[in-house]
Amino acid sequence: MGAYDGGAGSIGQIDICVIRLGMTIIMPGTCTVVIPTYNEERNIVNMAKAIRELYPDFYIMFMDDNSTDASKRLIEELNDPRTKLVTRKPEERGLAASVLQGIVEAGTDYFMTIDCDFQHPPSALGLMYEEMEKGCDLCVGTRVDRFALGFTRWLGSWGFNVYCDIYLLYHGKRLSEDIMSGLIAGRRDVFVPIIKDNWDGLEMKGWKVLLDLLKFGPSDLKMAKARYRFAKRTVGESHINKNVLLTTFNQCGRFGKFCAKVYRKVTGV
Ligand SMILES: Nc1nc2c(ncn2[C@@H]2O[C@H](COP(=O)(O)OP(=O)(O)O)[C@@H](O)[C@H]2O)c(=O)[nH]1
Ligand SMILES: [Mg+2]
Repeated sequence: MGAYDGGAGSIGQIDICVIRLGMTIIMPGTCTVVIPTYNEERNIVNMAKAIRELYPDFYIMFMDDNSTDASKRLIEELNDPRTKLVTRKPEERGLAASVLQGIVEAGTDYFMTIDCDFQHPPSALGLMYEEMEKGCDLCVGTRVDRFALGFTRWLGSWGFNVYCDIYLLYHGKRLSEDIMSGLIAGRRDVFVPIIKDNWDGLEMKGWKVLLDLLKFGPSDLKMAKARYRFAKRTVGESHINKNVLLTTFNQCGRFGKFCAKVYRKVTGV
């Protein structure tokens, strides 16, 4: 994939300040929820409805990697002007690529990312929105019960977090307690230029979005956390390869490859 070459166009370009009779009234920030999807026909309508019910003003962008199911038709049938499904270029398939493209194309003050399978509770979006309104640049949905993922995944996730902490500390960047989090919110005026300027250096396939945002972001990012309980997927199937952690370690240079070997030895994955 080359430099960022634009795409589906923005929705909801809205100014945050209204100037009336010489007074500046600060309006609440506008927000787009970016949702990566692949064959989520069993969840997609419920997710769109859950978000609409809780947050009538939010925009929703499903970044879909050419699903072969009824996802697109189902979203069109909702006929909600603030909800759209973007069908991505097949040659650019990738979970991280979908999310990064969605952030760039959103057009609102804030972006938020959430999975479509209800493993992230939609109520957490409200907590993140509150943090954004308090003035942070980036809010990370942070799992309180990561041990519930099972020992192997917990160990890998803990190891990857330690690896990233060392990397980010060394480069003088901000750290995150849950670096693999797929539930994040941020200011678009901060992150869109970072994404566009570093497009070629971003990881498009696995799930390193948060690491990339911190790695390429400024050292003085104002960060906040929104704690939540990670749920089990009850409908539909996971599309992520069980070896996602190994793949992610392998994307992290020589030391990452060494960590992947250790992880494989300890867990037998
Ligand atoms: N656009 C896009 N979305 C994906 C892809 N793979 C998974 N997803 C979506 O990413 C979210 C998380 O994926 P999931 O399979 O539940 O991963 P898991 O929670 O790690 O098992 C869901 O909303 C999926 O539909 C992909 O290749 N492209
Ligand atoms: Mg899932």
